[in-house]
Amino acid sequence: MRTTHTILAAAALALASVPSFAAEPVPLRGVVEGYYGRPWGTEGRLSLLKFMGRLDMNVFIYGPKDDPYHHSRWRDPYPEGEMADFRKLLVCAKENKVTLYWAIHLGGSFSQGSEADYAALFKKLGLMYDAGFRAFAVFFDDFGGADASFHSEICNRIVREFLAKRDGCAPLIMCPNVYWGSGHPYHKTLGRELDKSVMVMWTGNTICSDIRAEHVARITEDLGRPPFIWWNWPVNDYCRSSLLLGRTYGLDKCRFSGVVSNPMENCEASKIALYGVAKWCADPDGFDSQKSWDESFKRLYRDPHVATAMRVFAEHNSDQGPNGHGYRREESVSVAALCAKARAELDADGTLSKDTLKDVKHLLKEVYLAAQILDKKLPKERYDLGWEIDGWIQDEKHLMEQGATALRLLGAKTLAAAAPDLARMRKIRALAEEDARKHREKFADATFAADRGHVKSPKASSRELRPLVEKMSVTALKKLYRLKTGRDFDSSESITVISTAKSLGGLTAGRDGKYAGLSRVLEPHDVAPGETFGIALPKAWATDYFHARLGSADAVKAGVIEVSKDGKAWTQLATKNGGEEMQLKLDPSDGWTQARYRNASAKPVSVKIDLFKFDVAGGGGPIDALLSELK
Ligand code: LTM
Repeated sequence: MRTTHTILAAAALALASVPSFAAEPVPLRGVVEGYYGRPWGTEGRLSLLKFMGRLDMNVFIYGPKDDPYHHSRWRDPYPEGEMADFRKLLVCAKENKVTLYWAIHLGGSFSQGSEADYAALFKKLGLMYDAGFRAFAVFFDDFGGADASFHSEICNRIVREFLAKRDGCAPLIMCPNVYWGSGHPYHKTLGRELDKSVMVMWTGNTICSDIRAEHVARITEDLGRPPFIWWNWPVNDYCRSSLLLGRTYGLDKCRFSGVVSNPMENCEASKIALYGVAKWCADPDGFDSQKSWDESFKRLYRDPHVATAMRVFAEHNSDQGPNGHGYRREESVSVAALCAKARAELDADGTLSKDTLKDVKHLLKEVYLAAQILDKKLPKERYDLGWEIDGWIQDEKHLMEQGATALRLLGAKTLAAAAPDLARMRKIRALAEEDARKHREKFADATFAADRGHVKSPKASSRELRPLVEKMSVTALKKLYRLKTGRDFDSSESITVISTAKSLGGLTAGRDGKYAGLSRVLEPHDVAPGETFGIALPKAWATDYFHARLGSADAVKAGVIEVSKDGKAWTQLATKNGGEEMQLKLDPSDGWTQARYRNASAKPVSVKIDLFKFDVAGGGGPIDALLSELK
């Protein structure tokens, strides 16, 4: 018999858009450790489980992409040391009333119809059950192969042949291969064929997005059940130069089977966002985003000076910066109008009015002091907050000092008067580069081999403060350059993305130290025959190495790397293919500044842009170029 509730729910789903409605606490609420990058380690997880217990979060899904025993080597048993760590986590989870899920990622290495693969799967799950796990998840994200019937079959067999035969198991959670959007045949097949007890994860209308009621209504209908939200916030694996420390907003009140946040590899720093997620999940109706964010600093940091300093630092470190997902968060909101005014004044006549100058000086000082307090007071032992975010604290200090120096240079009337501050700015930039290098080395050491090349330099305050400081610096330096040479400085120095591949519309590129290339794309995309994607560097940059890693041996087989000096004539590089990597040492005097991948085969090829970069010898942005011209 259909109850009034199910009739209403079905009727609501039939509506094109469903208004937000008052929600009860989300039944399952917590965290998925599901990102690419440095897994948290047992210390981090224990700290997080206790934090979750205090905030009444009740589910932790273990699935770090770079744990090989979860992912690429899912068949293999964990070494005993890691099993002992899991047992510690299980005890801690129980004490804190958190259900600890262990997730297995089958990637593309499970063959349809293979009883041997089923046997390997059940054996591995059995080992984890014996260690004490009673809750399991299966992930199918981020590989090509959207076969919903096959994925349903795997899940259904886990339910029937594994979970149902053991005591005390929680319902299965699955992350589908198409885990965003709605209306996809894959979703509808899951809706029909997947056992009704299985909860299905979903990231929103796109991979990284806010969660909107109208989209939830559609996917609920497709899946025949409310989605289990895998919220890709505050994860920063696709924008590793940024910290995402802002307030929690962007979740509409809907019916969900669960909500878990995928956080940053910076475990301690993620607690600011997670505090908000916990508060939202516990009481979506009563949630006040700003209040909960303000409150989080007092709850997280006992020392009131640290709490105040973190509040300031977090306000200016919350946005991802431009990224392939196009997902952005607010940053520096309280000073955005001041920054816009200052930029407009600089554009108008290269100077700042008295009032703007005073306000900008005050702002730079406040942010510098906040960073200085954090630098002095946060412990920096491994796994402490200070250990995680030191790179950004140092970068923030350098940025604010550069800003203060630029303000003085803006007022300099002669080259002689500017000389001490020019020297100061060179020194600050050298220190910033040196600290960035130390950060990259520290985390390359703290992570596993495959991830080493992906550790990025920290970039503090990318949305408002950095562009303002850079604009003040360039404006002041250009004025001095004109004084010195009587000419204008040509500062067209940016890296551009060149792409004809339809599926790769949102590519971004950048330079980090000696590497200049495409930003990593974590998900696979199809590149059609003849389509290309790549980068064009400023002509003045000398290149001495090229590397590309595109996620599969197929991509290497199907395509070629071509280089060019002008974007018109292209030469095929005889790259050496070490497994999945395409690389070649270049002679800087050849002048190659553009590189592209071309699918030279007759079929579409699935590509995951893991690496695509030149090593650049010398050359930097306009600020360094100007500083060197003004020597
Ligand atoms: O979001 C999902 C389901 N999978 C991956 C995550 O592992 C990753 O952390 C995020 C953010 O980059 N994107 C994904 O596609």
